[in-house]
Amino acid sequence: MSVISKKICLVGDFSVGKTSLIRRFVDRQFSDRYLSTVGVKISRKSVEVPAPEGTGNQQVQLIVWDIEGQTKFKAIAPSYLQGAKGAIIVADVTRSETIENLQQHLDLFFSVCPKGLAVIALNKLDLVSEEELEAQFKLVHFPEQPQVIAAHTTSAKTGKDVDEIFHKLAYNMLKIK
Ligand code: G3D
Ligand code: MG
Repeated sequence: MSVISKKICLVGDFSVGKTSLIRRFVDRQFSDRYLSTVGVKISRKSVEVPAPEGTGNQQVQLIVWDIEGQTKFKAIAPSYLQGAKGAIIVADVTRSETIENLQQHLDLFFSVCPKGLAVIALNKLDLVSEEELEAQFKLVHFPEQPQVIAAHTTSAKTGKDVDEIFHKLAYNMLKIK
């Protein structure tokens, strides 16, 4: 089976759980303690998804870029995003401002990668009740852009929907050149 490689970036406000989602997806673990490093960390992980054409599966090597230490979307350098075919845009359901900032992160990503695809991860689901989550959702208007292919509530702690967001992105990126 041939392998197709795709660069994807994790984007979102500081401390929403970008690194934790990658650790959960790539290393199968969650840790409350991280040493904050400065710079960019690149991880690789192969996933198998149904081939968009014909039958069988296609192996996709995701090259996952994680930026460290930024506080605001403005601080994300375009060079970090360049060449990415997809992004996981992350917000923290316990902090509404991180949800309000989703659109700005999307705009930045699409300005650098106009053909890219994005999945939204509303992370830290384990920290909120159903009622709190509903209250948060009333505050937000989710972007109705065709390139935003899905929005999931996730938890890097429990693993809820973590594989799903990466797989969904991998599968849909195969359809674009
Ligand atoms: P970032 O990479 O977006 O900056 P991190 O965010 O992955 O470093 O996570 C920031 C903090 O949130 C970390 O805690 C991490 O353990 C916690 N976190 C991330 N995802 C989840 C989640 O799904 N559930 C819960 N309960 N916590 C999460 P610390 O204490 O190290 O700041
Ligand atoms: Mg991080």
